[in-house]
Amino acid sequence: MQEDSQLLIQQDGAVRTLTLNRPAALNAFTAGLLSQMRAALNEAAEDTTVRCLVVTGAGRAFCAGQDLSDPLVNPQLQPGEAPKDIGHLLDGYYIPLALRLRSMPVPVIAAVNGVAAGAGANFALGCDLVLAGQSASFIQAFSKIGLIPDCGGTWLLPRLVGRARALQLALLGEKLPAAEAQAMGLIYRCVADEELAVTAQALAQRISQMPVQAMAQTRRAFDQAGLMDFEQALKQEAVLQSQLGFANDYQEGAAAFLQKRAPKFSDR
Ligand code: T3D
Repeated sequence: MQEDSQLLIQQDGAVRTLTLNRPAALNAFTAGLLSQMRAALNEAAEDTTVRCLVVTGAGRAFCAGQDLSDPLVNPQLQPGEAPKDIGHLLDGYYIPLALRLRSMPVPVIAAVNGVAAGAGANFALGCDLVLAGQSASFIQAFSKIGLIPDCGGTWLLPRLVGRARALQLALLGEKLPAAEAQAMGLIYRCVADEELAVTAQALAQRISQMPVQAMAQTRRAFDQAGLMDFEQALKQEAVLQSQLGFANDYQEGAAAFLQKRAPKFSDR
C-alpha cells in the first residue's frame, strides 16, 4: 500500500478495501482520484480472489464530492476565459465510475466515516450496503452551487426514499445526519463511530463467504425491475434463476442444506 497515493488499496482474505486518501480536502474527487477509483474497481472486478469490496475515506470525511478547485472545473475564470463544459466531466469520469460501481460482480459496502457531500454522497448511495458512523452525514450539496444531483443521484434518491424526501434532500441541500438517513431508509445502518471500520470489515468477511454471484445478480435484477412491469420482472427472475440454477453455488447450497453442513461457495 502506497501511503502517498490518492487511493489506498488493502486486501484481507477475500475482502478488498479502497480508501479515498485526500483527507486535507475531505477526499474530494479530482480527475486523478476518479481515474484511480475506476481503475481499482476494474481490477477488483477482474480479480477472482476478491469476493467483497469496502469503500471508505481517510480522515474525518468520506468524500466532499467534486474537488471544486480541480483545473477541470475551476470556476474562477480569468477575464475573457470561457467557462469549461462540465458535462464532459460527467461523460468522462462520473458516468463510467457510477456504471462500473453498479455492475461490480461482487457486493460493495460503503463505510461512510464522515461527511459525504455531492457526488461523494451519491457514490456512497450507489453501493449495495451503506454503513455510516454516527457523526457521518449526507449532503446533496449540488443545489448550493447551482447544479443538479449527479453521479446517479436523480435515479437513486427517489428510488431510495420516495419523491418527496428526494426533493427535500436535493432542493434544500441540508446536512442529513447518519441516524436520520437510516431512519428514512436512505442507508442500511448507522453505528457508533468507533465501531464503523470493524463492523464494515466483519460484514464484508461474512458476505465474502456467501454466494456473491447471486448477490450481484440480485442487485442487477432490482435495478432492471424498476424499469419493468410486474410480468416482465417475473420473466427476468425466471431467466436469472435459470442461469443461477446451473451454477456451482446453487448445487453446493442445496447439497449443503440437505447434508446439514456449512456450504462453501465459490462462484463469482
Ligand atoms: O463542476 C462540477 O462541480 C461538476 C461536478 C459535480 C459533482 C459534485 O460533487 S458538486 C458538489 C461539490 N461539493 C460541494 O459542493 C461540497 C463542498 N464542501 C462543503 O460544503 C464542506 O466542505 C463540507 C460540508 C463537505 C464540510 O464542511 P466542513 O466545515 O466540515 O469543512 P471545510 O472547512 O468546509 O473543508 C475542509 C477543507 O476541505 C477546506 O480546505 P482548507 O480551507 O482547509 O484548505 C475545504 O476547502 C476543502 N474542501 C471541502 N470540500 C471541498 C474542498 N475542496 C475542494 N472541493 C471540495 N468539494
